[in-house]
Amino acid sequence: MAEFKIAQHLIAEENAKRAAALEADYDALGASLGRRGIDIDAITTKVAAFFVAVPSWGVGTGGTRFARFPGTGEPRGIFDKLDDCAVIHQLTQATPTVSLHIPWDKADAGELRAKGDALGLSFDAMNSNTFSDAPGQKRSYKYGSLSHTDAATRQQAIEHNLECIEIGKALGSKALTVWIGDGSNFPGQSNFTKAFERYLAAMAEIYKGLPDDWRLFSEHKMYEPAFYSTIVQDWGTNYLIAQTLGPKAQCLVDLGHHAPNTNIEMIVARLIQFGKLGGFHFNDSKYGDDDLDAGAIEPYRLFLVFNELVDAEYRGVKGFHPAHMIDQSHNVTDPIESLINSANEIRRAYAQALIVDREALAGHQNDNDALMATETLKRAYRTDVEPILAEARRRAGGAIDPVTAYRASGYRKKVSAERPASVAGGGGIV
Ligand code: LRH
Ligand code: MN
Ligand code: MN
Repeated sequence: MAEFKIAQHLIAEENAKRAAALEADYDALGASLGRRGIDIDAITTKVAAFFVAVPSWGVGTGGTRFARFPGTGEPRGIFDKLDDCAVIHQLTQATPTVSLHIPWDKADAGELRAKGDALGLSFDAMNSNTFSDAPGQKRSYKYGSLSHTDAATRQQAIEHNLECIEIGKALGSKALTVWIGDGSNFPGQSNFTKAFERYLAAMAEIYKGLPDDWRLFSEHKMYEPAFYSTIVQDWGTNYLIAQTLGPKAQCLVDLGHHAPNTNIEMIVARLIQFGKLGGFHFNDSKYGDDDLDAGAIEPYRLFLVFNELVDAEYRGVKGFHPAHMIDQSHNVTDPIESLINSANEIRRAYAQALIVDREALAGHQNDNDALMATETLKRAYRTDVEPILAEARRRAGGAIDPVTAYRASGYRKKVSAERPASVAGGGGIV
């Protein structure tokens, strides 16, 4: 039985205040969905079985390139971070896994696993870091890592990734995500072709070290930290990587890593069609890699992404099991609250996509009835599915209103007394 960070009776008391209203809202929504031929309980069951991983690096206040304004009770290290992740899962019942970033989260693997077990958490994809230099590191990544011109630096980056796989094996993880910042800041600085050849050769070495039941995710990002060219800049390059490396290699789509207005849902559809959608880093963005809360800026886009995922599920695409992970940075909110909301927004998009009338949609598409086709999507999107989300949480032992329950628990105040104040400072990294 998991160790609870928030007293279960407090969640029960908070839920009791809202139980009657939820029941009425759930019944009303059930009746209205019933008239559309949808069984609300079937949707609730699916939503309750949908999970998303929390990033260990998301529970501390992130900061920007300019400054970091820490909150109180900031986690001191990975074990505090896991405690915070457990709170998010306890309240939402949507986030039973955590994605670790090495070397930020480096600790004894046995202790990490024991802590995860005690909290009822397990570990999703491991993330390597060759985009910054770790203290004491022999060779610098200032001019690149897996694509560096210097073979010894590339080797160091390869070995770091292999070490991440080893740590992940001890933790029960089944995937490694590789995102590198390699690129150039000036035209002429780097030979595009040679640099990509070096990158592919280095990734092939990492791929060789991958256990059979693991996947290797490469993550594309248009720019930053390199501002002229980036090696893995878009999904096209990413697809080439996955295709070149082999069947265990797939593409990871971080929603914030595209140019504004990019049709991300279509990228998702293409990757699904060719068996190369590995997973997601969910977040939202207005301008670039903003790492804002999922659904905070463009909730309709999030829904359209889920529409593609549910379409694939509906079509029974073979071997389709993308990894769902959040990748956010929080500057002005309590990270626990933001992550709670994001997990809910992601489930909301899933629930809305589940209630799309897919037969009607296919009919309108065949008839070239653009208006009714788009209206079919909108009808699902306009439906307030909150009672489904709340009921899924309640049934699993979570909170009907998780942010309110979190505030009522006084968790932040409690950890603020235990954890020393974190120092404000210069820029963060993401
Ligand atoms: C890069 C990125 C990548 C990193 C994380 C910290 O912008 O999205 O996923 O691992 O941020
Ligand atoms: Mn990311
Ligand atoms: Mn990012």
